Amino acid sequence: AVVCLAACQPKKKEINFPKTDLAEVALIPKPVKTIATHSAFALDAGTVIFTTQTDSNFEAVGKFLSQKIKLKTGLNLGVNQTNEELPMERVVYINQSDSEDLKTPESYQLYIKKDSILLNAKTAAGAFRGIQTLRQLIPEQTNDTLVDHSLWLIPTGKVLDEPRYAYRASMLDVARHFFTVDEVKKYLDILAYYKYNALHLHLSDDQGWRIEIKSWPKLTEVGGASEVGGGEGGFYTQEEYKDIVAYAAERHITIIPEIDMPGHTNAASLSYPILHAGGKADKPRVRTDMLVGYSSFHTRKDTVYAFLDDVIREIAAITPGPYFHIGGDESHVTKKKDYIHFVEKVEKIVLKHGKTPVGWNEIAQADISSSSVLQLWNEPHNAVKAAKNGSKIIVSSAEKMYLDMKYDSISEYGLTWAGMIPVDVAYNWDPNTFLEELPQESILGIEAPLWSETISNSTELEYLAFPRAIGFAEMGWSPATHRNWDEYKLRLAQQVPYLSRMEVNFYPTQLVDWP
Ligand code: TNX
Repeated sequence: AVVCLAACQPKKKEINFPKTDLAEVALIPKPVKTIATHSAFALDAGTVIFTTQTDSNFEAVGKFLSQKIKLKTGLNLGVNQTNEELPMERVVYINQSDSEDLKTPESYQLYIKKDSILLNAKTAAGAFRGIQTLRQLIPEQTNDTLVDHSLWLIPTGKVLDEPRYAYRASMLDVARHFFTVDEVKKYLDILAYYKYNALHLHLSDDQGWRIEIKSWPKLTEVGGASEVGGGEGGFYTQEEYKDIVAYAAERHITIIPEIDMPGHTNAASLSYPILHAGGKADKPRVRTDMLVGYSSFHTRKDTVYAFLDDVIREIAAITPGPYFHIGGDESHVTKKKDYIHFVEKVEKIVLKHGKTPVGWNEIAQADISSSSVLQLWNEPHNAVKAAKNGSKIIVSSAEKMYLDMKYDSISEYGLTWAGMIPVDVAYNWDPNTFLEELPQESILGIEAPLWSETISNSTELEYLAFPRAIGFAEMGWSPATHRNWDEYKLRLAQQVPYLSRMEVNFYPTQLVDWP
């Protein structure tokens, strides 16, 4: 054994990697810039992950990466652990950098060399977006022929990347049908993989109220016990909501809670009849149908505003994100002057509780603050008006972005009122230019809403959301000049191993040649 000492040291021999091409990997969203250097970083059991010392939030990003690598490859990589037994030949270093080239909090730079991967970002959010790219760069197949153990060959080169829009969201309607905490978490996992940064939860509607309000317990006792089609409904306790918020935060995703009002409020008024407008509004009763536009809060009763002050205060207190969505759509039985009075009062309550109000485009009929954000779904003129007044706009154009519209005539779930939206139509347009009168600087970002009249579980949710939501991820992140359906559909087809591993029930549109 003594004789062996020097001779037995493993020789650091150069591996001859097969030629790789970083620019050819099917990344979604497509990065701003990729530069290939055609060699490989060999990910294996000897790889270690280190994170910056200057910002403690980066360590969680490193741990998230390690968990996801384990799920994909089975490798168990330490984070910030020096292991004497390992040669430490290969390091992934997630670094906090103040480089001026990192222009947004979510920008990142990925430098992949043979022996190291360096990920630079200004913030942990940027690092988190960067590790999604890294996850996608890890091949499905190992190379088992180069050395005596498995290697996952990551192509070398550079990725320089940043988002097009600061806001990239989906919305889930948990009111028409209730979705469990685990179902919401699964949706968040997939959104995170494609670099979304916000999820809007539509927490109340005519058919159900879905969030515990401690000062008004009947909202969930009565209002939470129904849904479209007559199912049992459900609601999130505040602890469960906090759990969703925390899960989203680990993925650098902001939750935007919505209480829709003054219309879409049958479930609330059923719980507390004093809130009900009377007049043209239907008398509250359990509603399991899909009609809209028949309910309204009373807009001249102090009790209504005392109620809303409690609701908004309690939700704001457990929502770390900056936004509170007040709905405001389809209040067809609220008189216009009452609607305006209501929106202006509620906006002030939201501001008082420290949140930025968001509302559907109808709220621009009122004299809203320029700090309020408008979500455009069907009335360009109201969005243009709000933009002129200084408000930022979230683009959610129904005929392009509504995930609840059918794909085509053979789609199983979905509605058709805004048309059918095939996967290519959803992908092939530009939010910055589709409305000439809307200045590009006012666009905060995009959001793809998923209304749930026709879906009630993850399987059905995924059928409508995917693959369209993957295209919206690219629309929200990548430069418009990168958008090319013929090239994108090849990358989309290559998402199948990931979607299968996640057990995502995507719609296998015939527009794509699936593997
Ligand atoms: C319109 S979009 C609605 C929702 C429905 C949806 C169905 C919007 C702000 N309101 O109440 O669920 O259509 O597609």
